[in-house]
Amino acid sequence: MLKYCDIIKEDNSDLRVKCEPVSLPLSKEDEETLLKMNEYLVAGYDEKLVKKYDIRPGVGLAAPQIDVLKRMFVICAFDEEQELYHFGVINPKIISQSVAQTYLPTGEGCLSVDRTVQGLIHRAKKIKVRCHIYDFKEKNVFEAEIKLKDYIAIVFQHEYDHLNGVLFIDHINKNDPFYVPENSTPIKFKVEEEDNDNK
Ligand code: K1U
Ligand code: NI
Repeated sequence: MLKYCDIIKEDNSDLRVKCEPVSLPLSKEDEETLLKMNEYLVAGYDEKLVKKYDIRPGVGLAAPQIDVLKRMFVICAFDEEQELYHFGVINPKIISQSVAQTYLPTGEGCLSVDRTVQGLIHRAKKIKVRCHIYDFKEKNVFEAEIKLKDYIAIVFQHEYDHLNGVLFIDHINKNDPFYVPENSTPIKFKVEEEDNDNK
């Protein structure tokens, strides 16, 4: 099981490398890397495992963050409507993106940046991606063209950046960290309705 200390941090120059494409069909070694990253993210949703294995929870993890300099990552995240997005991504290419941008009002975090960084990151609100998907249930790989929006699009672009040696801190406006361009709107998470019947 990976631990938080196995994730390389921002002072490691390997995080600044443009990663190499993954060879397909997937080798056993690359599949094991995806499974290991997935195990870490899934364990992050389990309080007991978080304590036991010293995990800092995350919604995505890219191979270079565990010092494997290949173009693959895993996403395990719930969108604004509490729908789960859980898959491995191999050799992604963003083939189109909206002019409209979006951002998290609380800013972004990164498992490789072990400090709080204040500021906003504006990213495309909608993206269209060509990639290979690794399905953790079926343990198979298939070619796909997918459209993502809002929060999941933000997570995807954050992980995609890791494959090109880019960190979220690079995107923050240095002169005005909380600047909001006119084409950017905030992500709004739905707050769970209170169950008044049981009160
Ligand atoms: O790539 C990483 O370092 C993981 C990072 C991904 C990410 C965060 C914010 C915006 C876009 C992408 C994280 O997961 S940081 C932790 C985090 O955001 C989170 C953790 C637990 C529950 C919900 C969110
Ligand atoms: Ni990150």
